[in-house]
Amino acid sequence: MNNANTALQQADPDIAELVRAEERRQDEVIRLIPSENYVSAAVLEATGTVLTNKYSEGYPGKRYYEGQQFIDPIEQLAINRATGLFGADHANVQPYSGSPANLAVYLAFLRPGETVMGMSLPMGGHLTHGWAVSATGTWFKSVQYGVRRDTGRLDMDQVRDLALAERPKLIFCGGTAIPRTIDFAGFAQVAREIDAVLVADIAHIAGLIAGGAHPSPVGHADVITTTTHKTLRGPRGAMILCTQQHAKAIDKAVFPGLQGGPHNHTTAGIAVALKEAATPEFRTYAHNVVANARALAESLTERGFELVSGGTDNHLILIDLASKNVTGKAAAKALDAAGIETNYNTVPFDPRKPFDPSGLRIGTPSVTTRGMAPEHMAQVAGWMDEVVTALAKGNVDDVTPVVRQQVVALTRAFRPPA
Ligand code: DSN
Repeated sequence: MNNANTALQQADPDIAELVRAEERRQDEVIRLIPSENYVSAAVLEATGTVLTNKYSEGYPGKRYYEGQQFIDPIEQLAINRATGLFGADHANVQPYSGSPANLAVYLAFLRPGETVMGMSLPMGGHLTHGWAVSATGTWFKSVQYGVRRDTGRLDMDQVRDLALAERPKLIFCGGTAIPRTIDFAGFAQVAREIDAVLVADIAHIAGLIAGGAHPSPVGHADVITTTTHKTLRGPRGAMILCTQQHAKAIDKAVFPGLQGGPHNHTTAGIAVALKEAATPEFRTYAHNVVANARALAESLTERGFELVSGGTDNHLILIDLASKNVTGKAAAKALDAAGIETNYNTVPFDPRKPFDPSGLRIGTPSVTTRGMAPEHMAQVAGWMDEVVTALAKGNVDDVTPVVRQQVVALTRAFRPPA
């Protein structure tokens, strides 16, 4: 939004200026939050269209409002591209975001009080995988698995033991702070033993799967949920993929079970992103995301940072800052002042509280979209080290402006899509 003479500028200069400021901010910082990205100009354009004006409760060919001549083919294109890209039988592209997508899965398969099993939030899972403060941990009986203390990795024997003891009807795998490859086949075997429905939440890694940089859950999981705005590089939204057997139950759970009219402008953006994700360039992107994460993990390790599980297989790195004598929140704030955007996060077995935990969660989807490469990850690790070291020593305010200047210089060479 560079033109100062836009309709938004005319109608609401306050909002226009804030949007422009956010655009500048996203341009001038190194964005390492692993669940964020930059959409293409085409995706952005599709989401800012007249499609936002239209109601279309129902599904293509079966709506409760007239005037669907163009909405139906848009949603059908999104569905076909989703099933084609991931090789799934069925896709529902209407969930408003990841949490509603997961809630729809509960609605399809569980009654209140029945048992769900998921990874606990502080171990790397998601709120909606049965964590206590979420509706999913309140309305359902939830049993939670974690990672091993000695390796920081999931132990499939522990998952199996818990599943056999508790016999959940629904098992979630996947999460929000898992730096390692997910063993979908192993989870499927456990689910089969107890006749549970296996749900793979691939929100974080959908783009890596689409680009062939992470194994796919298709053929292992009965149901797959994902947001569309992380490594997949689409607009904020979500999808549910499933086998033909579960297609009706999933569609019924999304609408009319949980939601009203789909957000058609988002559906169009998802369709565009899925088309982009099917290109050879996107495959290269997905592999580069992983290569950058490995390079960043190696450089951080060389500088004495402790990484949960010792490194990464995907786009995400979880740093335990305890040995650096700083907390995650203080580090995230100091790094933000230096132009490096991260988020503080619990680490497995964290002795600290979630609002001021021991860890930092970082990842490489956004910097890779900008075209940065492994050599730049070494620079980023160096800057992170300078800031965290200064924070521990008490002279961080002297260091952040210097790092910030260097960060801005690097970002000028690697601009976001425009
Ligand atoms: N909030 C998302 C993330 O940052 O991973 C998960 O829902």
